[in-house]
This record gives sequence, structure tokens and C-alpha cells, in this order.
Amino acid sequence: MTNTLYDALIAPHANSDAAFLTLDDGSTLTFADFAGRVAQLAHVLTKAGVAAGDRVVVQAAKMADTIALYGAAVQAGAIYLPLNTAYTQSELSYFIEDAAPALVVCDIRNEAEMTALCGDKIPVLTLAGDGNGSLSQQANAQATTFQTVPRGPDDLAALLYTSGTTGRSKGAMLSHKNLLSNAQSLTDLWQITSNDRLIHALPIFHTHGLFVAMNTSLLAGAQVRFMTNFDVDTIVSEIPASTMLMGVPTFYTRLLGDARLTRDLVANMRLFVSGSAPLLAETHTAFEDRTGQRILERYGMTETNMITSNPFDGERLAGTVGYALPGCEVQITDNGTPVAPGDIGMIEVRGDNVFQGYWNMPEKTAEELRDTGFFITGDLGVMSEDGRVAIVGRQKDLIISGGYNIYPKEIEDVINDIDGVLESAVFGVPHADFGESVLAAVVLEYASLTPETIAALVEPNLARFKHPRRYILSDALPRNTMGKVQKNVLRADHGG
Ligand code: MLC
Ligand code: AMP
Repeated sequence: MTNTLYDALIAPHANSDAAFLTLDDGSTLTFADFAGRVAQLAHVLTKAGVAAGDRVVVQAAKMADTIALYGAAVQAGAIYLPLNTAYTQSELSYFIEDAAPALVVCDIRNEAEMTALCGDKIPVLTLAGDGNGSLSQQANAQATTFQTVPRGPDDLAALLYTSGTTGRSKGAMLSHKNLLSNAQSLTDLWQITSNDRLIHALPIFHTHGLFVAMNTSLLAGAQVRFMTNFDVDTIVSEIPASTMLMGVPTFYTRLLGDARLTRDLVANMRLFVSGSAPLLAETHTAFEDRTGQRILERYGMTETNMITSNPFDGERLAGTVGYALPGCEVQITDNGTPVAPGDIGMIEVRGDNVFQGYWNMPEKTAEELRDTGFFITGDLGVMSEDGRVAIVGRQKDLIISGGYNIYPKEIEDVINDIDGVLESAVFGVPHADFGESVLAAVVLEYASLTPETIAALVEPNLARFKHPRRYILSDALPRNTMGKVQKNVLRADHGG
């Protein structure tokens, strides 16, 4: 019996004594330790009632057990559903309602709130930094082997929620084949092998940290320095013993802000990857000037996994995201019709990497996934004669701050719900550290509200990274002749 992802990522190393995860406390799990832990956790999932095809929601800090839980969900035939640890109660209640999980795993500190959200129908187990969570405790008593549940290439392995321009988050359904095909392409292209040691400082509830980083490392049998949080000091101290770093552009601007980043420091490193947000050409150039290494920029999405990458051997061109990955077709279109090389259009993508659609949202799926199999990314780009892609803008109203996607509509809905607010417009402005930062222009119905009172009313409803950093009280929002709010005018007026 086969299980597409488990057989490729975990089974091949199940008896290997090679080092896999090195944690902040200096301890190391071998691949065999990891496979054993995955099996123990898979037993707990099954005993908790999780069956093939059930969703397992996980909102927990980055720990060895959190990533082993991903493996366990795969081995038990379940669908892993990771959630940003910053989400508030009101955000969480939507995901739990929509995904109807068979089990929720949360941080021990949030157990009471999560149990209240889940009611008596959905069991809640916990993880804790000291290993005292109920999930970990129960796992300790289990066998280190588990009868893998069969799953085929088209069965779902993960459900990752991504916010939408309509304000409601959509669960992207990712199959075993979607994840494995992409891991294989990236491992080949970036020449990742068991000689590599990856510095892993990304969160593991998004595509980048979970799939791009972990699936490739597992597939290649590479070692991972599994950092709980991004921290410049730790990265600087780990670089000499490592070979790869994967990060969002903020990682690179912060590293550049540290004088210890030098050519000598990175002499052992063979690959710096950037993605999830645009890498400024000036960051690319400054990094090369300082270290002699050219950052490899790639482009992807939750729905599609990775789409394009600059070449490993060829030229890594600043301001471009490179070529379509093997097995992945990219076209630039005007309403579905391919445009000429050099012309701007919508980036569309087709291939084994592209998701199966949005959970419980057939209409949304039909809007974004063409019958031909091409997915409409919402990103605007150009392609050169030889197929190199550059992203030039976004058709979707989206702000990317430090690699996190923030959909203005979601924040506007919360602001507009406040008594005394007539309307609002949330927009992004350039930010030196996060790339973009969130501002809100608010038109009041009556004058008793202040920016501070609005902030206080918004904050409990939204994760911290989505909070507008400034509220600008305005008499009216700028609109074009069609009545559409001109966010470009707001950006120009307040971008400084
Ligand atoms: C933290 N804060 C943010 C923020 N991250 N605010 C806006 N945007 C962000 N990205 C808040 C904190 O809550 C804190 O609030 C304040 O900003 C400063 O925090 P910090 O200590 O400076 O931040 P830090 O913890 O260091 O986090 C920064 C970061 C992190 C860049 C390391 O945001 C991060 O890991 N980003 C990566 C996101 C990611 O993995 N994206 C991939 C998505 S997948 P205060 O005010 O309370 O102090 C995808 C597809 C693809 O997009 O192609 O990969
Ligand atoms: P997400 O929905 O979180 O998966 O984010 C996907 C979006 O991130 C894409 O649609 C792009 O807008 C953006 N993105 C990812 N990688 C890059 C990149 N290298 N350059 C510019 N934007 C990127």
C-alpha cells in the first residue's frame, strides 16, 4: 500500500542515523528519531478519532513536535491544516467552522479559549515548549512504528487558508501530488542533497516554511537548523556551519543591517533563496556587494506552490523571478489570451503543482481556475522571449508585509463595522523593514471617534500583523469617475 508523500519524504530515511533537525537548545533529532516521532503522533491522531481525509487543525508554536505532526497527519492519511499563531479568536472561529476538523491541536496556553471555540464535538490536544502538552504526552507512550494509511497522488494532504479579496479566507486544497511534484522540482533545480544544512527561520504555517523548506529537506535528506524564531544573531552564528538559507526579503534587509555579514562569514553557504514578496533590486545588489553571493529569487503562491525560479547555474537577475519550474507552464494573458513577449498581463499557471480548488467554494474555484487547468494568480507580469518572468504588479488588492499577505477588504470590513464609521480604505505604503506597511483612511459618520479609539476596537479582531500602523481621518475617500476608491492616490499622499 502506498502513501505518496510519506513514501517519498519520510519512509526512505526511517532508519537513518543522520542528523535531521537541530533545535535551539542544541539537541538533534536524527531522521530515524523523526520518523519514530511521526509514528507516535500518528497513533495519537488515530486514537483521537482522526480518519483518512479528516482535517487536523494545528495552531502551535514552531517545535519539533509541530513539524512531526505534519508528518503524522500525512502518515495517518489526514489533511494537515496549519494556522498562523497570531490569529485571534474571531479569526480562528471561522477556520474551525469552515474546515470542520476532526481534531484541533493548539498551544497549551490557548487551551481554554480553543476548547471554548471547539465545543464538545471537536477534541483539543495541546503542545507546549517543555513537552508537557497532552498531544506530546500521549505520543510518548506510543509505538515508534505505525501502519501507514494508503493515500494516492490526488488525495489531499493539506488545507492552507489564504485570505481573499472578498474578505473571506479560502482553504486551498493541496494534494500529495501537488506537494511532492513541487518538492522534486525544487530539490533538483537547487541541487539540494544530504550534504546540505538549511537554516530554517521561517514560520511553519505557510507554504514557504512548511513545504518549500521542509519538503525539499526531507526529500533530499538534508539537515535543518530548526530555529523557533527569526533572529539575526542566531542566523549569523549558524551561517558558517550551514549551506542554505530560505527567507522573505525582510530576512535579507535585516542581515544587511548587521556588519557581521561578510564574504568570509558566508564562505560555506551555497544558496540564499528569497521569496513570498518582491526582493528589491537594491537589496539583491547590496547583498552581492557585501557577500559575493547572488540571492536566488523565486515566485510562488499557496494555491500553486512554487511557480518560477531564477536558475541555480545561470544568471540570477535582480527584479525577475526567473523561469517556469519544470513541469509547470506559465502564460501571461489578457483575459486568458496569451500576450506577446514583453507585454504586461496576468500571470497564469498550470501543472501538477496547482491546487485542486478551494474548500467548499466551487464558485470561487471556478472564478480562479480555468477549465483548461490554468490558475489565475492575480499577479501581473511580463515574460521575455526566452521565458524569464518579472512581476510588475498585482491586480488583486493585496498588501504583503514581511512576507505575510494582508487583504485590505478584511480590515476594511472590521473598521466599517464600528459605530460612527462611514467608510474606510486600507492600503499599503513602502516600509524599509517589512517591504509594505498597512495604513487606513477612515471617513467618520460622526466626530466622536479618534484614531486611538478605532485602533482599540479593531485590534481584538485581527492578528497583530494586520493592524493598520496609522489611521488617517479623512473627509472623503478619493474616487475615480466610476466611484472606485483610488488607493494609488492614498498611497501617493501618505506613502512618505
Ligand atoms: C511581525 N510583525 C509584523 C510582521 N511580523 N507586522 C507586520 N508584518 C509582519 N510580517 C509585528 C509583530 O507582531 C510586532 O508587533 C512588530 O511587528 C515587530 O515584530 P518583530 O519582532 O520585528 O518581527 P519578527 O517577529 O522579527 O517577524 C518579522 C518576520 C516575520 C519577517 C521574521 O514576519 C516572518 O517570519 N515573516 C515570514 C512570513 C512568511 O513565512 N511568509 C511566507 C508566506 S507563503 P508589536 O507592535 O506587537 O511589537 C507565500 C508563498 C510564497 O507567500 O511564495 O512563499
Ligand atoms: P500567498 O497567498 O501567501 O501564497 O502569497 C502569494 C503571493 O505572494 C503571490 O501571488 C505574489 O503576489 C507574492 N509573491 C510570492 N513570491 C514573490 C516574489 N518573489 N516576488 C513578488 N511577489 C511574490
